[in-house]
Amino acid sequence: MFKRTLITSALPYANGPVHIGHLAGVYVPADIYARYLRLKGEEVMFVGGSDEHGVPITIKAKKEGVTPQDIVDRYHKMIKDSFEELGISFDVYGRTTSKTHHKTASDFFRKLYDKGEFIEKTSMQLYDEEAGEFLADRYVTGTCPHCGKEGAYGDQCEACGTSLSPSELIDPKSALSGSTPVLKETSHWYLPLDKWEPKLREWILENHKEWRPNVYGQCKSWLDMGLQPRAVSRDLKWGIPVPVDGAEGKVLYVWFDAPIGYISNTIDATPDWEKWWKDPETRMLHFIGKDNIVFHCIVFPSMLMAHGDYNLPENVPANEFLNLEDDKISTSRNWAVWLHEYLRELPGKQDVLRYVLTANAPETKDNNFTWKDFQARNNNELVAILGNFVNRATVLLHKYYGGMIPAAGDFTGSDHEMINEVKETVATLTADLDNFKFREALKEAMNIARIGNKYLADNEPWKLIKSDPARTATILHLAIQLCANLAVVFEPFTPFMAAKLAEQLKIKELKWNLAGRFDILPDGEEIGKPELLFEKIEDETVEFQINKLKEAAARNQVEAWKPAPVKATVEYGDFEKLDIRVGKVLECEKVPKADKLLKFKIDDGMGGRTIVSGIAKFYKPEDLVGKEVCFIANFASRKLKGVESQGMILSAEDADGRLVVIGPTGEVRPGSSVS
Ligand code: B3M
Ligand code: ZN
Repeated sequence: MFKRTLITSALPYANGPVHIGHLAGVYVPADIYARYLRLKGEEVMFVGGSDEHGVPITIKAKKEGVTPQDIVDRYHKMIKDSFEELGISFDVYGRTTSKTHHKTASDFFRKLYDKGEFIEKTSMQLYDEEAGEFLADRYVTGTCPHCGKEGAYGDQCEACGTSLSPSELIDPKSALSGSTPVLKETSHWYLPLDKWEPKLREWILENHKEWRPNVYGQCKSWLDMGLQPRAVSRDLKWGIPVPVDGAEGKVLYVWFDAPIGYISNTIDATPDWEKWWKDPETRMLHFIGKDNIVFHCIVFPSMLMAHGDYNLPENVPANEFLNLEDDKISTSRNWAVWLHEYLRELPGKQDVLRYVLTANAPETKDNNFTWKDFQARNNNELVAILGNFVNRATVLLHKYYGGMIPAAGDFTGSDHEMINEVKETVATLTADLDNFKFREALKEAMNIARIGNKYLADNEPWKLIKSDPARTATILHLAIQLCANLAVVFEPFTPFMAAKLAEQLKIKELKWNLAGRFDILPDGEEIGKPELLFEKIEDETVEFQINKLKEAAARNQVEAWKPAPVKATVEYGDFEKLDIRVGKVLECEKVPKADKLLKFKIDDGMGGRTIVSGIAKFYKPEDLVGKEVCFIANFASRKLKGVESQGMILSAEDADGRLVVIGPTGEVRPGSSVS
């Protein structure tokens, strides 16, 4: 019933590079689906682009002392290039700072405005008097009213996930000046989502029960809570100006303009863009992560309905989140595998990443990426199952037949069984792809290689070549046809490998309807030299990556360091009881059989004393000789590892737990009191 498919993938914010969470959640599945439809010969438009508005971009620009345009120019290019290198086959990759988009989004707003679809409302909003600006969304931080965590943003608390409005924050602070904002009146345009609620209910809850349970469930709970009018403008400088007289200083809310970006980018892709958006025979699919569900299933559809000319999405196959090494991926903590770094550090391994992310796709629940699993899946699946089968079949073909595909004789029971198994697997795989079950689909694709390995192992052509050359020819004929099947079914998942294999097998064009067939390659065709499709990944490679993450975690610990809370108040008299003095280190040596302890001989101006201190891990004894240190002179002496210690040397603890000895900054005579 649908003639063509428009696939959109969430527009990543151009305020940083993309990481494996984005890829597994959105871009790899969208690309698999787009490639699959193209293999089926369907008409497809796969739209991507950068989301270049929004407060995080302006905050980043301010931090770096550059303009927001500098930021988006930098990251748009970086994101676009790295997607391309990963083989994400966008038909268009646009950006929301484009002229086309500014016009499309303005026109869209204006149409709704002229139709009377907005309500204009004044409200009290947080205002930074020092900076002279209203504080939208992330320009305010404060304590979350729900979970009590500090550092929640004006639009969301990242600790508990609750979406907030800036005025709900307890003890709010401006991200612009750090000052406490005041409430000031401002007016904005609101889209009354409540008006569309009955239509949304019918459209989703009645007519799209087939949507993924996580998507359907989120929509249902939003609808059941009751929808409210939602502001579609902001008091900001960066964005698309609200195209209405008297709206100076106001721009479109980023979540109003961004989804319109899908339309703008289609316009940039083709003059025939309207058929992709307005023809009811076009099926639209939004590939997104779960945090974007409400915008794609409630807000954007309400905008589209209010506009009136456009189709609604047919499905929104949103994914859950991917974790990394059992911990939440976090940009601010640098707990992520960044695509551009992956491409640089593991060149030529695009397919491996695509494969592993699909095998662990967070389709029904959050899933996990670990480097050990990455290595295991490459070595035990891509190399040992898929690569191994293709290599065995092509090497034998070259060895016995000079690379020329022999004609087959009559098929035996084993041949029919293998052929049927492949056909059945292709059927399951196709159904999985049709239902956006990419993880399952990939398993089935790999099962076809397994079937091939079993077929060779069962039939042992290397044993038959002398005794039964005719049978050997049939076996290798079928094995090489099976290789051709693998080139087809793996194309959506691992396109680089598929292209290489197709070239080797001289398949001019991969098509989905070749899958399950055993007459893909003609008899007598000479195939190219066998080449390894995948190579083993060594321990060093993944250890390097694991160490990189560990270092990031260690740096975070340093950055997250806060001074210890101040202890209970004491009177001066209590302080006076401590006798702190300056001394000069005369000798310093390790205490035998104690790896933490150093023994000091101190000139205390009173004949000298011995002090033992637990700082051996942080200093070489000889480096401390001649240094002046502070010590407590009236500490009851005590024995440490058999050495009598007459006092305590003062040191400060560094963020990473290092102890640094404290001494005077100017010249002081040994024995001087510290007060
Ligand atoms: N840039 C949010 C995100 O990257 C947003 C998506 C826009 S899609 C129209 O999660
Ligand atoms: Zn919270």
